[in-house]
Amino acid sequence: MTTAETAAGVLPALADVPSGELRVAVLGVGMMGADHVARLHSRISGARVVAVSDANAPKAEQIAAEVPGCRVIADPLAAIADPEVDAVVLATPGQFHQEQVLACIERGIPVLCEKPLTMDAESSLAVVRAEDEYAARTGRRLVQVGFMRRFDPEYAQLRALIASGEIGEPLVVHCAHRNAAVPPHFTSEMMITDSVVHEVDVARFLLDEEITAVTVLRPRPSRHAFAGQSDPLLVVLEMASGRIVDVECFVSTGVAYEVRTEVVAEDGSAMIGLDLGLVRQSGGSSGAVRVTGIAPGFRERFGRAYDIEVQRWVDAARRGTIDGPGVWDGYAASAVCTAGVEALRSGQRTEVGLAQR
Ligand code: ISE
Repeated sequence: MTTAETAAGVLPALADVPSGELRVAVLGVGMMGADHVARLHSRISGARVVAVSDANAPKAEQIAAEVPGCRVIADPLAAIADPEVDAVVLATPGQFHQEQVLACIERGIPVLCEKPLTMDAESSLAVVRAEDEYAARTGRRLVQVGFMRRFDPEYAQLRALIASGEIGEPLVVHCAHRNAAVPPHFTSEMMITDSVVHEVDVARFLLDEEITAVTVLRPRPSRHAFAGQSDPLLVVLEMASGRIVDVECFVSTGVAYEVRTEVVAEDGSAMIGLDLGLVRQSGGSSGAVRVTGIAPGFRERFGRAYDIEVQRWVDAARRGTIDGPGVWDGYAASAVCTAGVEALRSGQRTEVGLAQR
């Protein structure tokens, strides 16, 4: 029996905490990790940050000093193994995720892993297999992947509208993913793995089916693109049922953060991301639209989604489960992005070969 398999169905470490609060280690305190520490400390109930870890030791010390009772544990694997840590938020660079997520599964503690789950399809599949094996033994899922848009009220509303059948069968989805600017190391490949990956998850979330093939087109680059970077990109995702999702990814617009999704269905269409809530058009009626302000970046646009995501993760972790996208969603996104990078390089339509589960 592992430590997580005790009779009460509660993680044993939790039983040791008088307040019942989830004791969280945040690994990686760059922008995302530091935001999560602040969020857990000030806006989330039922959890407290007891440890942080980062390759940048002074940054870790600075963040820890802002949270009473928070320690710095230099080695992330030691933080995962620490008996006073009940759960982990992983915001380390993606190349470390596989080892760190596997260590959480090995110890039987919940982990909220920022995207990507891992760096490629093969390593993500290894995580799926490890968690499946754990779940077969214990009946519990441990790994939640940080696709925060699923917790954004507009995406949730759009998904509910599709599910209601009111606009009929969705046929095409148009996604725009525009950043005002990105750092100079942001390559065309990263446009797929860091930016388009969110649209990949949105397509699967909204349409409830897998992506089977990817094509990447390179329009004439903006004069603001970095040398060698194809900005913007047009990515075409073919869904299993024949629906098409197109994604315009443009990361040097100089404007603001524009992330829009329009679903075109047999009996109407619906759009989100205009900073106006859901705008729906069907049967001749249309929402009057005047854009008054655009979020400057994803932290502002999805701040509420992150709060909802983390609160629901904490609540679920305290019950010994997850409440959101899991390892398969992380694997499917990795597989599509692996195919997307291949399609970008080859200029060819590339099929996504998903493994059997
Ligand atoms: C960034 O890494 C994110 O995850 C944002 O959500 C995305 O919009 C942005 O393009 C990425 O660079």
